[in-house]
Amino acid sequence: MPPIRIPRSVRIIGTGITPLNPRSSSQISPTILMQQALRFALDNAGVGLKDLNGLIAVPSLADTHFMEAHYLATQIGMLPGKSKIVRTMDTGGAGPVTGLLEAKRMIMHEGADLVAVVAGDAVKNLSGEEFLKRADQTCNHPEAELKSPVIPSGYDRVAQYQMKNFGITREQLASCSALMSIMASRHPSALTRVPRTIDQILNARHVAPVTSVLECARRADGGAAILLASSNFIEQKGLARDKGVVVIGGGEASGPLFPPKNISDMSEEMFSCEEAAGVAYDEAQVGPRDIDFFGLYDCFPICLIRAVEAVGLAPKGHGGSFIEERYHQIVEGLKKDPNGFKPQDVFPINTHGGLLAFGAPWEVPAMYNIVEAVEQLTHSAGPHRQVRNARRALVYGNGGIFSASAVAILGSGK
Ligand code: MLC
Repeated sequence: MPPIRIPRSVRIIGTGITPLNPRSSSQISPTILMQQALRFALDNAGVGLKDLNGLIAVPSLADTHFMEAHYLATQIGMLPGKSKIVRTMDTGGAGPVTGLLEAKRMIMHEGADLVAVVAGDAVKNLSGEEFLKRADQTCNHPEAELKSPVIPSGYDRVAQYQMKNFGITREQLASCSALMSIMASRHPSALTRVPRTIDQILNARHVAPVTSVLECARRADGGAAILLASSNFIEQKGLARDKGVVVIGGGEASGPLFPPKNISDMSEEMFSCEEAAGVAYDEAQVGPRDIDFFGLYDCFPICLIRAVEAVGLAPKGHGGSFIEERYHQIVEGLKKDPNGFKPQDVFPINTHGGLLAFGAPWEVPAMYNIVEAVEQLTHSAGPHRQVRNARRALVYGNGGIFSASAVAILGSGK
């Protein structure tokens, strides 16, 4: 085998997302959604399936396969084939960002030069009952004593911990979902079209003591893919040298699969985003002030509140007030100047609306953080969402109930 030529850099050169909740039933299986997203990403990058020598897939909930990536690679005809690296990554909702970092490693150290990271799921297509039967199993354990819906209940317990220990309020939690709905209403592909108010959120049906249905990751069907390439591949293919965005750093850290039964037994030990962000900042040799756009995981409000603290946007314990203040500033700004005011000037975070409002097909949504970051860094987000002069982005994926954190830092690299 010839020696591996170490590339100078790794870039995301293509992205693809399928529409959310497609109407055609033939497009609804997770595998079909993955294949469509991959096709869109290949077309977007201007490369072919035969160029691909690495594939990473994130498993689905609606139609789980043993070795999801091998299953997909076989379906699309990538396997059998020589010198292909195919891997399934399972860090829950952190999967797409873990996949992105793994793709970089495959390119830097294993000789791959074009790697796809793919995710797709169809959890809205399942009945509510079937979805909960499957979702409840993922993070449940008798020791945790979490009631169904297990995942919302687990995050709710963490929200109560944060209320007790850091004094965050119920309104601050609700302002996360209200703010995400404003952001989503400005993205043409988002499921949430109309912003919701804090009152609407607080008065909606509660699924756990401090969590209403409008504060849950919005169950959806959809697929997404990104393509990462080595600088060598970009040169060989004659692609523009400044195509896409550069992966400049990354970090991962882990916590337990479920929180302790009693809030009094919970501690800061179980959270891992701050550690993952610290590793990513160190590798990229940047700090929070150098980041122009943040794609932060927000499956439930408490995740977003803790994320703004963990990435260094707000001091510890102040994430709730940080988001609530900005929410009111944005509501006022839009009231005064509905056409000219830009929420992203105040809050350059989740300009697509996140899991709470854009849509959340199980483990796919961190991919939307990445795709939105690429649009921001290539200045193609359009006038309603574009962050001024965006040059660096941070994306964060969270898996389980704060069980896995993966953070990547991307740069425009022009
Ligand atoms: C739900 N609805 C929303 C919404 N969430 N509307 C706006 N914004 C939101 N965020 C709407 C639905 O579209 C639907 O309306 C109605 O509320 C009821 O939702 P449902 O899901 O059909 O109802 P139900 O079967 O009763 O279940 C409610 C629920 C469930 C809250 C128990 O949706 C749920 O468990 N959601 C959380 C999903 C989840 O846990 N994802 C993983 C997050 S953890 P309509 O009009 O469409 O009928 C994570 C980490 C990881 O991300 O590793 O995975």
